[in-house]
Amino acid sequence: MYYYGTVVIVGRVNVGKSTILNKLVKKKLSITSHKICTTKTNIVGIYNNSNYQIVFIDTPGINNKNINNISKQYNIINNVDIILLVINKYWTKYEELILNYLKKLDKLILLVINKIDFFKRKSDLLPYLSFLDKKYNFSNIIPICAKKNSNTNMLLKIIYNYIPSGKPKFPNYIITNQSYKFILSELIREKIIKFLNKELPYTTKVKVIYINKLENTYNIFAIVYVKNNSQKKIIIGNNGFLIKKINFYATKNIEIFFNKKVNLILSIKI
Ligand SMILES: Nc1nc2c(ncn2[C@@H]2O[C@H](COP(=O)(O)OP(=O)(O)OP(=O)(O)O)[C@@H](O)[C@H]2O)c(=O)[nH]1
Ligand SMILES: [Mg+2]
Repeated sequence: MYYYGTVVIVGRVNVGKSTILNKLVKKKLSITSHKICTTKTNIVGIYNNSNYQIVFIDTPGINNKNINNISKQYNIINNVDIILLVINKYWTKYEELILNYLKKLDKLILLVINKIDFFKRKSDLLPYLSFLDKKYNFSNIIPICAKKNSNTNMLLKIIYNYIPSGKPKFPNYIITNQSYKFILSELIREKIIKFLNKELPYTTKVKVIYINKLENTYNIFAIVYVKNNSQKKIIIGNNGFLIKKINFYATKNIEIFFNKKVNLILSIKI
């Protein structure tokens, strides 16, 4: 018997959707940050084992900028089997609006309470659970701590129960529909978000020009596009300190991704 299904991961900004995707597929495909609006487009991660193929779709978080556009943002949901609605300790007006929208779609909704490390005692969760239980007839409510990988395997096993039977759609070595160039540009962007402040991380774009795969090393060339000269100066930093730091940590991430030594060259253009 084989099972195939699609699962979309939705919720307010910064609740940990991308962290959950990465833990479920056991590979860093979607970048994460403590700053809001990290995910800019839908990111696909495909999970495979001998019986299951599950296509997970991570989505940009909802906040005041896109809440009025929710149907456009969530048009992907029409084509999925299951919705993972991710929340944290706080049920806000955004959760209320998102749930109101999802209710109309007549789909299975699993509610994931992430960041349960924010609850000092387990018993503090109980009133929240009963509050949530009254909100909607969720197929399941699963408390997890994605960052520490606690209960994420249990979440995966619970998801299994709702995946319909069906043949796999992708060869099992395919882990995403994104190109390597896109994933690497995201891994670089993650470090730009990490080390830069204010609007800069959000206006900066990264494009990977080539990935040259040699036997022992992968040579990668990417361009970081900024808006003007002053942004360029900021991103380079004193004596190139900042761009070197971005390069160092992005290289580490990319080396883990490919499991290869990586030589990354970053060029900054206006
Ligand atoms: N304390 C704690 N932090 C977590 C947990 N899971 C994720 N985080 C952190 O929460 C922050 C946001 O995580 P993301 O995965 O980027 O959140 P997101 O929902 O994808 O955010 P957007 O893409 O901006 O909507 C990051 O700093 C994560 O490390 C958790 O279980 N506990
Ligand atoms: Mg995200």
